[in-house]
Amino acid sequence: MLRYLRVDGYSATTHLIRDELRVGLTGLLGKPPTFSDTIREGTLIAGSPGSSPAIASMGMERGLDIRPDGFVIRTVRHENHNVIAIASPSEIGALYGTFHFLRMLQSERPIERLNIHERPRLDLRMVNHWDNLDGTIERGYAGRSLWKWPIDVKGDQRGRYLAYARANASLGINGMVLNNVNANPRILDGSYLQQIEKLAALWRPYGLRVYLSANFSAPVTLGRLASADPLDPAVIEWWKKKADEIYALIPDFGGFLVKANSEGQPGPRDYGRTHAQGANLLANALAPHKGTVIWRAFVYDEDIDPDRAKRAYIEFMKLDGQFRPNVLLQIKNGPIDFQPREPFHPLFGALKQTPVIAEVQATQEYLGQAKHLVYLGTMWKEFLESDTQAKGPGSTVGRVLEGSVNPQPVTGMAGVLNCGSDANWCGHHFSQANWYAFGRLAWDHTLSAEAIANEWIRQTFGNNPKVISILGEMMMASREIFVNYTMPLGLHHLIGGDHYAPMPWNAEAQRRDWTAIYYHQASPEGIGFDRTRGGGGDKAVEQYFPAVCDLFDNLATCPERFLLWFHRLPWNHVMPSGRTLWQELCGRYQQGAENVGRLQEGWMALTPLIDQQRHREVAARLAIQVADAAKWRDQILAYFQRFSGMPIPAV
Ligand code: BDP
Repeated sequence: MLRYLRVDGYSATTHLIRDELRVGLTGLLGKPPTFSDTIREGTLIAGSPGSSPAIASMGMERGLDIRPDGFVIRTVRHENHNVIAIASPSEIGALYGTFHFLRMLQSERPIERLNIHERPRLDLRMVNHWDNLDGTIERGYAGRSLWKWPIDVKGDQRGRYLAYARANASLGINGMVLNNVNANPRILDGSYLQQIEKLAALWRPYGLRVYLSANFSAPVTLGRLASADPLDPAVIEWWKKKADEIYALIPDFGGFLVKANSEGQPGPRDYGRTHAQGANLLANALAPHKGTVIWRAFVYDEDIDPDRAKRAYIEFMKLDGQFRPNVLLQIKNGPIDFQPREPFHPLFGALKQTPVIAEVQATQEYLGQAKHLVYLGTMWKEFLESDTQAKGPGSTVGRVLEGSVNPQPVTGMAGVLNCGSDANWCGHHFSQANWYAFGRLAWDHTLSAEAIANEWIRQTFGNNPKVISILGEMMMASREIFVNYTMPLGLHHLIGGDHYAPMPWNAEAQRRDWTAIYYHQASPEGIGFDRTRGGGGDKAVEQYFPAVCDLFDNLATCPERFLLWFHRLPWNHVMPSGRTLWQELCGRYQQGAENVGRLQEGWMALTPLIDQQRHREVAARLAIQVADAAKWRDQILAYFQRFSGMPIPAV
């Protein structure tokens, strides 16, 4: 059916479409397609009305709500021939459609009688890199930074830079933050901006816009001003000039991501100003250029409230309505910090006049880093499907992000990626599935975690049914297994500084809320953080809408997965299973550790079906995971047993 290829136009993006189809179809169909000037039977036509007269004459995308980035893929009769057309209002959309078509071919989806139309549900689909200028990556587990300073886009990194952009574009990712949120102010220096301009130019045809993390005190450190006070005219002028300088180099620069007054970073509160005043300072500087400020809600100053989980909500609710229109508030999925399991952040749905985007983390900082096989598609789906009840049932986080609960002019989602110089990009072969899943969910959060895993497996390991079914089961089970052997039943932050190994006894850190005992509060009387509205509770639960608040607050209805997040219970509390809390806890750890063995068995059963190198590399990591899961089980249970005083039931 598919014999000829026609891609009109001369822009950089149409060249990419042509190249991707040539390379992709050659690989997938076994022989290169023939480029044709005329339209014949079995032609694949791709493009946008602006670049392709054939696409323009078909008018397929007219009248469809597919936004500029969306696309249509259809089998159509054109000039008496059966053809496949990939059409989009924009060239970038046609590139996305091209990748979608290749994904279908690679995963053996039928391509007869196609009638697909896709549109991204969110406007901004962006990855955040926590890369430092010295080549290290904060919470990166896959080698050194991909960006080699001084940047040379023509040198030996060129292939890697292009492959990076292709990977993102194939998922519809359209923004990237180049540097760590703990930002070195020097990234805003002209000498760096000139280098960043080269990357921006290289990635532009892929629809990937560059953003930078900005350090709030850059006017002082870089500009040698006496202050960075957002109301100081000299500071206002400095940021305005800086924005002008950036846009003169990079006309489509995305904007700034800012971590302010968080974990030692400078911010407006240093000058007695609010987060809104700080964000608006930068927003005003970027506004003439249509740039965006992405202000992070990850703040937890101790003077706000004794409970870290409550602080961001308290700070930002009172600022709702005070931000300039080009400010987006970037909120982590949960109220603490990328834990293996958290309830959704109560700010979702609660802010009515401030556009919000979600921040999730693909780099697995608290989820086994690059050593454990943990597929995060299921975790993010749990988050996206959480019902905030902001406007009654069905007000899921996904719908909040789309702007269909509280309208917002711009929508989006960010994923902390931290891929690096390792040949497999992410350290663990399966961590790549998290990059993939992030991109797919940012495009369409209604896709199922299972469907995404299935696509990824087919494209990564081939279409063998046994491989698909075993790996699918492993991936789908993996996050719950991880939660069970690390922090089940709503426990969180049972770690120390490396965020990898168990450290429930961790009582000494620079701050109380960086210890583990602050969170689990284990004592002979029981375990858990009382965040209920009752007697001893700190009422954090009241930050949720009433129906959700009731659900979590009531011991009888609180989902078991959040039990010790919201409730403090005696060790002999009887669980729905009939077991005591202590027995249940032991059971979870034991089950979790045992199930890692199942993951390993699954992988070993695939030995003949996976190439040797990848099989060996994943097997080596699974061996580490099995050993470390047992450590988690043993060390945590031995520690908690000191308080429960009860025997650990035999398995
Ligand atoms: C924490 C990380 C820390 C980050 C911080 C953040 O441990 O390295 O700087 O999040 O998101 O989870 O700002």
